[in-house]
Amino acid sequence: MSVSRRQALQIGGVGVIGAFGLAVPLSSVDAKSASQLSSRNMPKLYQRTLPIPPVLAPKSTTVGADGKKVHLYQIEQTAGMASIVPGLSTPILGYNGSFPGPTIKVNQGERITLEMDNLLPLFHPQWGYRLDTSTHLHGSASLPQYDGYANDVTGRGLCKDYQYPNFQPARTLWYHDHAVHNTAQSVYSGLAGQYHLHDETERNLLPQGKFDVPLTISDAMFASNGALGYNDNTHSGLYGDIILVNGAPWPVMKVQRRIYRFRVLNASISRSYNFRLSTGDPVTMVATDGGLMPAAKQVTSWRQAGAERYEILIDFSKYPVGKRVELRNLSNKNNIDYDYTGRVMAFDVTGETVDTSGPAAKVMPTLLAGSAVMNLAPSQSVKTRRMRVKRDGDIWTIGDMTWDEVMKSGYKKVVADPDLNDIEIWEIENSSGGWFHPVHIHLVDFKILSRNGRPPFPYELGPKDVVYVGEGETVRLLMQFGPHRGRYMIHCHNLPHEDHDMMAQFSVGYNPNDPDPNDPIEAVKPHPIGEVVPVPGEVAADASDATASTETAQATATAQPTQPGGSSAGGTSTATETAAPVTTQPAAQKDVITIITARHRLNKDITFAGTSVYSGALSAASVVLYDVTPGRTATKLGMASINSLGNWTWTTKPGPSRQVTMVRADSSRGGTATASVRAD
Ligand SMILES: [Cu+2]
Repeated sequence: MSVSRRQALQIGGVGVIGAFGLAVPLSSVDAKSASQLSSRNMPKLYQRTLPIPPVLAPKSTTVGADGKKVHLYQIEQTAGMASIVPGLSTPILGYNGSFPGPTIKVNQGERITLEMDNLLPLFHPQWGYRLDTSTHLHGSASLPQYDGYANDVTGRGLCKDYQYPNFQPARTLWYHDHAVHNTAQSVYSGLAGQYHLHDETERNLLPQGKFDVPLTISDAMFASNGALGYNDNTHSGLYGDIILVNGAPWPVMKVQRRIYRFRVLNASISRSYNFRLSTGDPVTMVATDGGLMPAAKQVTSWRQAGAERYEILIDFSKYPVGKRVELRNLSNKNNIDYDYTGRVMAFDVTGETVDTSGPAAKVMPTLLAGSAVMNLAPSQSVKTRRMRVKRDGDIWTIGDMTWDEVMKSGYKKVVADPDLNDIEIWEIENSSGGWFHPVHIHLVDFKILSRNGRPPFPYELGPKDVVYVGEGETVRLLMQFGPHRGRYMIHCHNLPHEDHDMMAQFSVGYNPNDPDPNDPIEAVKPHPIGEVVPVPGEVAADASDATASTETAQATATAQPTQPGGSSAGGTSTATETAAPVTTQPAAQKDVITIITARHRLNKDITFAGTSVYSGALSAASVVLYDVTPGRTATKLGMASINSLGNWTWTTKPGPSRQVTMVRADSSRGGTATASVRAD
């Protein structure tokens, strides 16, 4: 596969010279290496320590009328810089500026409101498209208006309050951008993060805390200046030559001689993997997309396409101290592979004292948990539908439908219309030998009944929401539609396929002639950032709740009445009194902090530098830096003042005696950012 410079530039879009002032010289892309990095900037295997994304703390927690906790989270989508390849910085888009985004952890039954602020540039700095976003929590049965419907977009300066019910069984979810036509580039640029839903069953069966490790795996290609390259081979797929785990190329993790749990998420926009351990030993598969499998499975290799999640246990106690166990990739048909895409990461077995606390430290669980969907029987199905996934000329279709047709129908056209609680069998057919398609059905968990008439793979015997539909394969899926009524998307999770235009929708318990109270675009609109919008029927109940904490009282006290139209922010009186031009900027001005350099060379020096973008009235400002290395109490490292150009820098020698791997910068003007810290 070879792509000319002209093609590469066309594929790269309009932003050849981006807002960062950097050219993206993808002069050729061939099978030896997709990246244009010089050898000193080319990452090498197993040099970086596996970064663990920070766990996001709620802004506030209250107790709802049902006695369960209600958490308020806030995430700012911002442009930032990440240290991915040696010696260079990479412009990214990040949830709170980090690549990948922070992890959200929640217990079953506790509800979450997530304020998702769009503080991105108006246009993508490299690829020029408008950076409207829509956030999908993949794996959650959210109402349609909170499901990240592709056209339910939030523009720059606006916030959408997403409501997540968390009533489902424990599982690994992930949140990512889902904006119409640009999902691939926005996810590739960094808008993806894990979300862990816990419950009692899972807490009693599987390793927890630092032995419960998120592995978000993706691939990328880089221009010589460190910027991400983008070439999706005319929407067939993007296949990078550099494999990233939690944003670091081919990292290594030190492990104790005990059992670890890994939540493997394939966040690649196109690539599928065929994972195996270098030892040839099996892993113990315990959970699929929708949570625990009925029984654990010993698996020596497994195929995993984009958006699929598998939770695996690896017992390192059987290896001697000093042993390196690699996670490798045997790949699958129709990926483009490079010299090192067969390697993913490594685990180094240490002689560290073994912490045997918590479940499954030494003994593998065998029986896990049943679930509603795995208990369904095909005889309960009231209807069988068949859909093909295929290429029609220049576009990709699903069920003979494209998203363009859905849009042109005023979002009425559907590929299926089950009634609420109906149980159906869907057959998805890929007759092509040229492509595989991971098909994702929103809202539901499904059970894979068969593939080409044969049983699914042993590792697929659990609740799923994405199915690998390989070349020449037809899969049969069984599912029940509920608990919500409304319209939901079904699409390919090879994201360039999804964007062009392999996406359709189905409706549950809904007549297209009736008004839809859960209209995915109209029911809940974004609002200016900083304006507090009461959630109908929820905030009122919580605020009057005698058990509500003081944080609720505070939040309620500062709440502004919602203004119709939303173009003029609540609480803008100060701004309109002091500034002559009418502004649509939100009232609560916040500093947008970016960490560009974060480096700690143990016993040598420590340096942080970054920028601050602020349009409010405060002048003098500073940044306080904290060591937020996972597993440690956050400690203050130092303070830097922000100069008049919006730059700040802080350095000291020799720095802390323990390696800092994660840093947070808090601005005195209210913004915050976190970044992983380079050690070399
Ligand atoms: Cu596809």
